Amino acid sequence: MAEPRISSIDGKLAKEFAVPSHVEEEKEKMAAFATHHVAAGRRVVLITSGGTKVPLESRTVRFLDNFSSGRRGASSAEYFIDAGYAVIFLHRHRSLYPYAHTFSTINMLDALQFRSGEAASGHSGEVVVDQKVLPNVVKMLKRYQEVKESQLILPVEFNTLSEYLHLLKAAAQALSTIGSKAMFYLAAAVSDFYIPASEMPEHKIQSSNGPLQLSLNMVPKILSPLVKDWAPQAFVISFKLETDPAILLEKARRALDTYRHQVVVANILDSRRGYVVVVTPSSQAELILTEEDVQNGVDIEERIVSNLTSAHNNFISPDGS
Ligand code: 9Z3
Repeated sequence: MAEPRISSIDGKLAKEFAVPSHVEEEKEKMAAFATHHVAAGRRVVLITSGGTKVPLESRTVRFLDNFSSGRRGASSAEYFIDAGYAVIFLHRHRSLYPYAHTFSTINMLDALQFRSGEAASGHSGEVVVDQKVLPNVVKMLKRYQEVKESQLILPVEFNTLSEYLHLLKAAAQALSTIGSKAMFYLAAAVSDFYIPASEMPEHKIQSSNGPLQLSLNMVPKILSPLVKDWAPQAFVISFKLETDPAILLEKARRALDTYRHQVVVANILDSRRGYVVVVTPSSQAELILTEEDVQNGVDIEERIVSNLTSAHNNFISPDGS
């Protein structure tokens, strides 16, 4: 039997990115989750969500970060679950979470009131929620609890770029057993630059040494072994973010050519909540929210997920069977 191919990225991952201690445990959980849901007739989507932290010191005081809130991933998870998928939610620690994300700008203490109880009854009081401050809280809470009880979502957390890379590899390997029933929805905003473990100072960089010059290495393109080696039968969607609309579609097409995966969802930083282009090797679909959609509370993620779940159907059974 042929030896499995070890890509050079595997070597780099092991050498230059600290391996999180719980990666094997998480891999087993993800594999068990996938097998269980596929046996129950579901498909499984691995969603990555949020930004990555790139440390400048190994006892980290300072780090590079990015803008991503995790809203795209959190909101999409809800629509995938509504569409019958089980979700592995690989997200940045404390980034937005499914069902809770609509309340992220509210100070919880403004939504709660304390009513003291009767001393004689031994009841010290109760906390009451003001539903004007938290609209839809009952609906969201019920749905969150249903989803949690049915174990339709498996949360896995990362914080640093290293954790993200190792956990994504583990996820890809864990999902390889379910073949084309696995979808990868790579919405996390992952750093392109990092300082390798071997070049990272241990202690806090001293400002007394004067101005700081950083030299950053390129992060290995993990999409390449994911598509070729780790989960070759899966349906893979990457996201392409730009700030200049003039280069967006060309960059999306180039990514499809280079990595040979199925879909790139292209978006521009400022308009990402209302406009994306779903690009495949043979098609290009603009998804746009109108003023009316926004007023009616429609999310662009509903459109994205609907487009991709149909494309996944065709991928699994091209003849419509
Ligand atoms: C995206 O483009 C996501 O849509 C956003 C969502 C991160 C813009 P939020 O989390 O934003 O809802 O605030 N994700 C991928 C961005 C990315 O870094 N892609 C890389 C690239 O474009 C690698 S595939 O080169």
